[in-house]
Amino acid sequence: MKATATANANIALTKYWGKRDKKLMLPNNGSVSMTVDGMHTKTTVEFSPSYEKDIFIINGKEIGEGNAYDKTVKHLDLIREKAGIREKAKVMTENNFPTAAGLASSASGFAAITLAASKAAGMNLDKRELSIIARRGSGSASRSIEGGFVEWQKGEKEDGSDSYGVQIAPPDHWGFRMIAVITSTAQKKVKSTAGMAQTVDTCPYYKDWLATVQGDIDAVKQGIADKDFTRVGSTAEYNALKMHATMITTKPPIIYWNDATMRIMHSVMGWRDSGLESYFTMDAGPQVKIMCLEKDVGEITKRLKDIEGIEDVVLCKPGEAARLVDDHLF
Ligand code: 2P0
Repeated sequence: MKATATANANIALTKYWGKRDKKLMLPNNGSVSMTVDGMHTKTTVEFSPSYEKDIFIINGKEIGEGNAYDKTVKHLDLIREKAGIREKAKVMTENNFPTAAGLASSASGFAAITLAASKAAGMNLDKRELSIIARRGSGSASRSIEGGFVEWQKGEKEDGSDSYGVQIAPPDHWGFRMIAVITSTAQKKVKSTAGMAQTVDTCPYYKDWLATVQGDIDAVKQGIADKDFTRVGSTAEYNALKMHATMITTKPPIIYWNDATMRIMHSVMGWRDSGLESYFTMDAGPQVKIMCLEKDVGEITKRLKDIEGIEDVVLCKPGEAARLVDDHLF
């Protein structure tokens, strides 16, 4: 059976950084994100006795071994086990944005493969179940199953059955926008998984991160409910800086920012001081995501043209949940 799904990436307003269970991908802290419509993955999965091994093709290129292949096979195994099937699969996937450059490709990727593969395996899972399985592929993928504004609940249970993404506001809730500013499309040197593990193990301030995250989550959720842009933007920016402060102070240090990242951060702070309200957030990479209101997108996009070192700019509106589509990739 064959099925195709699309899933959007998401950008965290309060970050996921650190695991309490690496196998089940359970986080040390909850997080809140916006599913974004500008960056998505489309994936077709077919299980068939005619495949002798799992085949994985990403953006037209077959990946036959290595970390990405192994993670995909492991994820298919989880779904095969749940569905009670043994057939190998062909997986074809396409991203409309750079892979593994700190742009949440694993979030949209594992959300899309979870939905497509579970359907192709004959299952009709609800969003909670899909989110829990997507989480096993990549933690942040648990948030890309839902649309709009999403909270990934940390959960308390050891089996992870209460750690999944829930929608806190739909995509059309308000005119909150993110402008993803790409400063480098090179593959990053330290992947998120390794970066967060190193932070948990060696950063003396990680405990302070954990002590303050829930306050940020509560503030962002209240800000979204109240459509209070200042509260959401300022809390999200500060939360991102706190996360980066923990990575910068690991051994060895992890510094994802480049010159252009810094220029954009300073520009955003300057614009804000002069009345153009915007905030920044960065993930495990050098890209900057600028948060603003819809009315200011034009002015900010114009000002970005004067900043050196920007490779691309992607406007992101709140996006829809992952969904099944009819047009298969093969
Ligand atoms: C986030 N990041 O909340 C945080 C902020 C990066 C920085 O979720 O190890 O690719 O596969 O669970 O999901 C990226 O981490 O990591 C991420 P794994 P994932 O968006």
